[in-house]
Amino acid sequence: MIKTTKKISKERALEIYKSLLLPRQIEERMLNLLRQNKISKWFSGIGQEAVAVGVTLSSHKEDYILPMHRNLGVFTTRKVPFYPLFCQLFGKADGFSGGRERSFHFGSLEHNIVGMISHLAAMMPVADGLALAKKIKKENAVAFSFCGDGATSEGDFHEALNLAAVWRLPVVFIIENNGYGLSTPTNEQFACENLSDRAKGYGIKGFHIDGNNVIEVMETVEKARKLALKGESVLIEAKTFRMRGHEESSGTHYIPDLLFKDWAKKDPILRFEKFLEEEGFLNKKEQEKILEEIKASFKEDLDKALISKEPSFDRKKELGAVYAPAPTKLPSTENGQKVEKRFIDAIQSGLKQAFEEDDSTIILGQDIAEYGGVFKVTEGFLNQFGADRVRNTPIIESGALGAALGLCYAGMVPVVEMQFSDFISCGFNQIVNNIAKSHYRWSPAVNMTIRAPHGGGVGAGPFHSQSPEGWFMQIPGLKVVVPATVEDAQNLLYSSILDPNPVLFFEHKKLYRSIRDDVAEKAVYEPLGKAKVKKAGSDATIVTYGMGVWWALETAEELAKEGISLEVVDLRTLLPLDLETIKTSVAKTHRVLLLQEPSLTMGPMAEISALISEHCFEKLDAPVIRCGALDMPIPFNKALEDEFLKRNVFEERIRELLEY
Ligand SMILES: Cc1ncc(C[n+]2csc(CCOP(=O)(O)OP(=O)(O)O)c2C)c(N)n1
Repeated sequence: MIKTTKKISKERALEIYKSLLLPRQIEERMLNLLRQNKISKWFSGIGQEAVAVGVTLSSHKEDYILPMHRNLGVFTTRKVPFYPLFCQLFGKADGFSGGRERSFHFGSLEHNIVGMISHLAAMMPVADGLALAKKIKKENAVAFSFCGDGATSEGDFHEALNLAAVWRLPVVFIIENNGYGLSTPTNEQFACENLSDRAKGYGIKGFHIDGNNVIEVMETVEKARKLALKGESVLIEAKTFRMRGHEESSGTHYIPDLLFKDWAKKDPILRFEKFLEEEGFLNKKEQEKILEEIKASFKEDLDKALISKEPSFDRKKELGAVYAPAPTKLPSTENGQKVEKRFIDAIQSGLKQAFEEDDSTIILGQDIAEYGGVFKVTEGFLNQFGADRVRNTPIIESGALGAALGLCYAGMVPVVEMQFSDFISCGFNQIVNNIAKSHYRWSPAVNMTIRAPHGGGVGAGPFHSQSPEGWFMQIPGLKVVVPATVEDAQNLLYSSILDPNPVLFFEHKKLYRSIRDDVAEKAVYEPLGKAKVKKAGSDATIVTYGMGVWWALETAEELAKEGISLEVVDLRTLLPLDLETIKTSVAKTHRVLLLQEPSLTMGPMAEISALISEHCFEKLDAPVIRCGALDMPIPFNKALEDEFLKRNVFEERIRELLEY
């Protein structure tokens, strides 16, 4: 039985009814098209419509909604236009992602909808970031984040709820508990009685509701929204049932028939029809008329979308969409005055300058506020820029990166500090799937910089010494920057923050306080992706980056005493790679040694070696030689670590190269 706590007008009741009918009718049509092989995949939300529709009806248009794969009702209730929506569902050129993405894997910021990626729960921290942006801008709006019962076991669920609670964010998390995660029933997914009970553990409010009662959903969401706006994040568990298979080809044999019979009686539309009849708002004739109206409302757009054009592959356009265009030149701010800075001071000044120039910059990280970060890069930032923009996070790499993506969608410019680059592995999915692919898939620029102190030689053992930059070179959509000099530390960090793409900025820990130089007081923007010849030479080229630059320069100086002339190329940016500078140098010296700090196998130099053999084969007088650390974890003890880094064989390999 459906009851309302407040009197509801006939007009509002019929609006709710039509909102429920619309996604059901569209789905019925989709299921037909699936049977005719006109669409390839469909994740049905039949039986669960009251949750998506109820949440959206009780949301305000300035609230963000982050729907999942069964939430067609969010899009229809937010009145996303039918034609591009259907084109999107059919993978057509006129869809929101132009055929780049499937089904609901897209967003429309015009409608304040931020769509999902396949990785369940990955969008939940993104909701935190969106909510944080609303809170900072004092815009009195919330983010509604959907997930299924299955997704609640994922780390991002926990990190997102915890972050929202700690930062008192206006977020309402909605779990659609439909009894199964694919084929696995809830009793094999979690052991608590109700998922909403988990709210208490995070220090937030939890509601357990009947998700097939649209009025209960709406009234709970209204209540939750008010709480969220007061800084009390909310977790709603809406109990419902998936009346079809996980997706249409997966069947339902693993679900007892009895459950279907029971839940059919609780169908959200049938129940609401009954309520309307009891209230005297609807009779059979009106019902039939409404149904026909609903079917007619989308028919034309759907038929048009079915025969609309397929996307055609335009190589330049597709590859061009991977990155947002970076500014090619900005006015120089160089003041001419030189001051002595250490590597760490240069990083601090590049960062500070970006913060002074743009109020939408914000930094998230562990211990970065009062404490100033473990390496003290952000010392004094809290006082200068305030608590809204300089934020300690709990120990949540994935959560912080996801939140940063949400900030980007809301037009802010986040910098995320990884305490040590080793811990970036905990945020891997957010970086390589959510952040890197976002712009190509559907979104505006993702202007994010991830700072990561990397590198060994500091006696810090296997988990505080790694150089994981090579992991990210395979991911289109990211930029990977590794400065070696004080000047580059300052300018390239500043430029990374100005670049409207996600940039991973690796800072060598050992360089922080060991090198100093006279550099301009102010950072200067330069487009990322340019290598530099650090030392000209004629006998052989050493291509390297980061700490390797210093090893190469030292060795080049030593060997110069014997009359050996080495050219040293500092890559500075690993992605995109400056192949031209490498090619020019190889064409000049005809011999090349590739030097990297991390383990040799599949490191950055593996790629560069392949490129050189492909592009410079005829210029080479000797095989390309790679030098890197041994293929083993980084040992703690200094004597062991020195052997691991293999610096001592570097000179030998150069001699081999020259003697070949
Ligand atoms: C990280 C991750 N692991 C596995 C999958 C494969 N997968 C897709 S949907 C699904 C079940 C999801 O269950 P639930 O979160 O309850 O949502 P529902 O499909 O029931 O709406 C699984 C296992 C995935 N998409 N992402």
